[in-house]
Amino acid sequence: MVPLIFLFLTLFNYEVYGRERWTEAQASTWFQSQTYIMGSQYITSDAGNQLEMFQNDTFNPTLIDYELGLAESLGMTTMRIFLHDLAYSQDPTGFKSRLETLLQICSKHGIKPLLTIFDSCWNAFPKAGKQPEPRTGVMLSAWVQSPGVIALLDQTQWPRLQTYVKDVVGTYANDARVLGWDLWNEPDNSYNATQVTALEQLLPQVFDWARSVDPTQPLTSGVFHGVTGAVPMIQINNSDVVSFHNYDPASNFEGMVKTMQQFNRPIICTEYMARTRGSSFITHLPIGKQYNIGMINWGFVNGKTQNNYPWDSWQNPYTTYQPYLWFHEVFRNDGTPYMVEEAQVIKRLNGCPKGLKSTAASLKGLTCYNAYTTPLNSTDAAAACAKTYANLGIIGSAAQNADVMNYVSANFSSCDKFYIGLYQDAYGGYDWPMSGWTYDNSAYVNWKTGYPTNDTTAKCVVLNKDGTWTNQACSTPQCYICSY
Ligand SMILES: *[C@@H]1O[C@H](CO)[C@@H](O)[C@H](O)[C@H]1NC(C)=O
Ligand SMILES: *[C@@H]1O[C@H](CO)[C@@H](O)[C@H](O)[C@H]1NC(C)=O
Ligand SMILES: *[C@@H]1O[C@H](CO)[C@@H](O)[C@H](O)[C@H]1NC(C)=O
Ligand SMILES: *[C@@H]1O[C@H](CO)[C@@H](O)[C@H](O)[C@H]1NC(C)=O
Ligand SMILES: *[C@@H]1O[C@H](CO)[C@@H](O)[C@H](O)[C@H]1NC(C)=O
Ligand SMILES: CC(=O)N[C@H]1CO[C@H](CO)[C@@H](O)[C@@H]1O
Repeated sequence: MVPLIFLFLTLFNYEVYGRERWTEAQASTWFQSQTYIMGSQYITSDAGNQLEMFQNDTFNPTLIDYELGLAESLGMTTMRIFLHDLAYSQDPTGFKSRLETLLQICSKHGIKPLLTIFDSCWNAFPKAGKQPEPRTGVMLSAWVQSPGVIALLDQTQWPRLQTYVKDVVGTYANDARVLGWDLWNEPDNSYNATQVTALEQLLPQVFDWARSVDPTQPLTSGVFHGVTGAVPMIQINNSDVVSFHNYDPASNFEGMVKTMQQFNRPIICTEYMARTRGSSFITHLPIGKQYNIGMINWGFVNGKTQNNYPWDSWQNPYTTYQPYLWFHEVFRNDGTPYMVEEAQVIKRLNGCPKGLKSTAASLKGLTCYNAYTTPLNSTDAAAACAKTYANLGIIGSAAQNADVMNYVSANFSSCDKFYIGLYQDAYGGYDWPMSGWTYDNSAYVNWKTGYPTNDTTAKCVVLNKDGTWTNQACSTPQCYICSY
C-alpha cells in the first residue's frame, strides 16, 4: 500500500513546485515594460495547419523570414503562433531546434511571439506526417486540434502532454524573445459534454505544468463566450494577464473590454477582425489603444489556411464565387496589403515605425512621416513611398510643417531639400496626391518668396531645410519625404 504522504505528494506535486499566479502588481509591471502589443495570428502561408508549419519536411524559415518582415514593416511587435503537441512528441529535439530558428527570425524583426500550446478548434483527429491539402473555398479546412480528442479522453496520454508543456515552456522560461504563453485556444469550442468534462480536469493541470517551470513570461488563455461558466473561470483564475476573443462591432467590443477590466489585470485581445461582421482594424484598433490593451487579430498572409473565407465556408464552400470582402487576413499572398488604408492605420497605431509621428492639427490629427536620403526623381520617389503604403509627403498646417522641418533638420543632414507631394496640375494650380486616407483639402502652403515660379518645366515641389517650399523640375533626383 502506498504511504499516504507519498500519495499526497504524487497527487499534488504539481502544486508544490513553481511560481504562483502573478499578483496584479507583477502583471502590471510586466505589461508596462512591453512595447505596445500589436500583431496578428501567424502561420506560414504555405502551411494549412500547425503540423505543416512545424514538421521538419515542411518547416520554411525562408518564408517565415519574408512574412515576419511584412509584420515588421507595419510596426507589429508580436505574432500569435500555434504550436502542436504532435510536432513536439514525434521529434522533441528537432521541434525545439525549429522553434529556436523561429525565435531567432522573430527577434531579428522585432517580434516577440505569443506561443499557443493547445487548441480545441476544427479537425479533432490530428495525425503526424504529411498533412491533407486544403478544401477549395473553405477556411482553416486542414487546421487541427491539439491535443486531438483521442488524447484528451485518454488520460494515459496526459503525461506525454505534460512533457510537451514542461519542456517547451521550460526551455524558454527565461527567454526575453518570448512574449508569453497562450496555453489553450478556445478550450471548450467544438467539444461535446464528455470532452468538456475531461477538459475541466486537464486545463488546470496545463496551467500548473507551465507554472511549475517558473516562466518569466505571463500565462493566459483567452475567453471567447463571456466570463461565466466553469471553463472561463478556470481560464481567468489561472491567467497572469487576461485575454479574450471578440468578433463583434465596435460597441460590443468595447463592452467586452470593460467586462475584462473587472479582473484588474492587463488585457490582451488575442482574436478580433472579421470584416463582414463589422470587426475591422480601422474601427477596433483605436479602441484597443484607448483602453491600452494588446491587440492581436486573426489572419495574416493569405495562403493555405484560406482565412479570407468566413466561418460559414465550412457549410457553404466558396467554390463558385468569391466573398465581396475578405473575412480575415492583412496581406494578400503577393505581400501587398489587402487594404492600403488598413496598413496605414496599423502603422499609425504602432507609432509610425522608424519615422516621425506628427499629431499637429490637420490631416485627421495624426500623420506619420518618413524621410529617405537616396535621391530619386519625383516619379520614383512617389513609387518608393507607395511601397510603404504612403504618399509623397503631405503637409497640412504650419505646425505640421514645423514638425517635419525639425525632423529632417535633426536627422537627415545629408540632404538640403526633400520632395513633398504637392505638384503643379494641368491648369497651373497646385494639388496634393489624392490617394489614400490622408487626403484632405488643406489650403496651407509655405512658398519661399518669389515661388512658385511661373514655369511649366518646374512642376514638383520640395521642402527646404528652412521650412520653405520651392518648385523645381520633377526629373531632378532628390531626397524625399513620405507620409501616411
Ligand atoms: C529535416 O529537413 C532537412 C531539410 O529539409 C533535411 O536536410 C533533414 O535531413 C531533415 N531531418 C530529418 C530528421 O528528417
Ligand atoms: C463525445 O465524443 C466522444 C468521441 O470523441 C464520444 O466517445 C462521446 O460519447 C461523446 N459524448 C457525448 C456526450 O456526446
Ligand atoms: C475561481 O476563483 C474564484 C475566486 O477565487 C473562486 O470562487 C472559484 O471557485 C474559482 N473557480 C475555478 C473554476 O477555479
Ligand atoms: C504664367 O505664364 C503663362 C504663360 O506664359 C501666362 O499666361 C500667365 O499669365 C502667367 N501667370 C503668372 C501668374 O504670371
Ligand atoms: C524618373 O526616372 C525613371 C527611371 O528610373 C523614369 O522612367 C521616369 O520617367 C523619371 N521621371 C521623371 C519625372 O523624370
Ligand atoms: C526617426 C529619427 O531618427 N528621429 C530622431 C530625429 O532627431 C530627434 C532629435 O535629435 C531624435 O529625438 C529622434 O529620435
